[in-house]
Amino acid sequence: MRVLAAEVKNHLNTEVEVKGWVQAIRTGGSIAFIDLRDVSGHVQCVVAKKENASIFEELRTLSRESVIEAKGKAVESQAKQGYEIQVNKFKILNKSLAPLPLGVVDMVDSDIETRLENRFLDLRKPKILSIFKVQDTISRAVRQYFHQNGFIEVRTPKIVAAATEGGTELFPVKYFDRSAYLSQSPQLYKEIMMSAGFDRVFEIAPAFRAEEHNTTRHLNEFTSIDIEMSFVDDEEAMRVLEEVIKVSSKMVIEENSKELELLGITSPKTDYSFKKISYAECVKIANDKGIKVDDGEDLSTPALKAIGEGLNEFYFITRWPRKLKPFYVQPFDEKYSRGFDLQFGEVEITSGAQRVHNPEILIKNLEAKGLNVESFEFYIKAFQYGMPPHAGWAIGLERLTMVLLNLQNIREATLFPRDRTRITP
Ligand code: AMO
Repeated sequence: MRVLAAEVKNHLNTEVEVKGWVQAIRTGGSIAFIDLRDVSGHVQCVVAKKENASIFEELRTLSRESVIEAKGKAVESQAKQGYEIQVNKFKILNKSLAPLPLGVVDMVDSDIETRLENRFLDLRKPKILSIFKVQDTISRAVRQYFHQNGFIEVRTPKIVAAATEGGTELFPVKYFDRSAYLSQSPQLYKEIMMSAGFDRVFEIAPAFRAEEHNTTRHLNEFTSIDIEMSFVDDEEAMRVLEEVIKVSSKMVIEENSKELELLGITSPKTDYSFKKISYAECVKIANDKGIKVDDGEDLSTPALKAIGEGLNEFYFITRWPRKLKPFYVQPFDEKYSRGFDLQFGEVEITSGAQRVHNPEILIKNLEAKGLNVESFEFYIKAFQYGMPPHAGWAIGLERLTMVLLNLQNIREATLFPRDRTRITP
């Protein structure tokens, strides 16, 4: 039976079989040392010429990153790990070409373009694999939280007829003889689900944004963790968000200590305070620190840097001006809204809000934003036959991964990033 490299130590003095990639190989006159790597780690395999005569010559020219299987006895040894496999049966399953376009174990760092170009090799690096093991934990933690707290998982269409987050960031698609778009957000559908009486829904799915700018924080396709809840306000939505971030970072710390260590995170932070700072206060903080922000103007990256400076923390920005938030955000008063963002430093992790639930206000807001009310008819209709008050938010999974792991580029948190210039691999 196949044993993972990391589990070999639990099978000492018995026969084991391992399968994986040749991370390194050293051959001498009568013995070959192969460092075999798989998803769990690596293990040294010792192949003696006398027991594997037929294959031994082939090993002399075997290229790194070829796929092999080896059977033999696991024994304590002088190897770095303190044990090794004394191979009695060895097979090459598939050879790798050489030279490699990207080294897997080399100490030199390649540039991100070369890495993404050869992503399958890049992802073989234990450190890079660690990022996605952590991301898996985050999505498992949020899913578990949602299911324990009465949320129903839904799947909404990704081919849509109307924009939600601003008309310029849409990817058009040809839909037979009509025009359609890739969905920027499940916003309209998750709200309709409140009218449908589902009470609490969540969705973890791709969202598409035709962002022109190629930055270290923007992707053209990202994973949106969306929720919507009935009969709650913005305060309750923020409380749930705080809990979701806390349970996911807690689960990462509990389950990914090995990965965190590989990623250089030795003492992960556990005690976030989730301070709430109103937009008006933010403007004042930025201006006091010499970053000019006019009242009512969006907060620029330098302004957000100034506000987040010294916090090294998640914090909310609340009470955004109505004119900076989308049409579906519930007004707080004439000037401000019940929309909020969750930030970590200058990185925005989440946007959310209590929503408008009154159809007349909704129509007025759409008109005020210069949107075509007709194309929102299917959505407005859901408000005209009994729509409960509701609130919700969306977390960008890659952004959350990025800040929890202190990554400098969002592409690091995406298997196959789609950016301004990249659609392959
Ligand atoms: P918003 O547009 O702020 O809000 O998006 C929500 C969150 O998604 C992430 N995000 C992105 N991540 C990577 N690349 C991008 N181009 C990108 N754009 C957004 C961010 C952001 O905070 N409908 C609302 C949410 C709601 O109110 O429920 C919305 O889509 O982490």
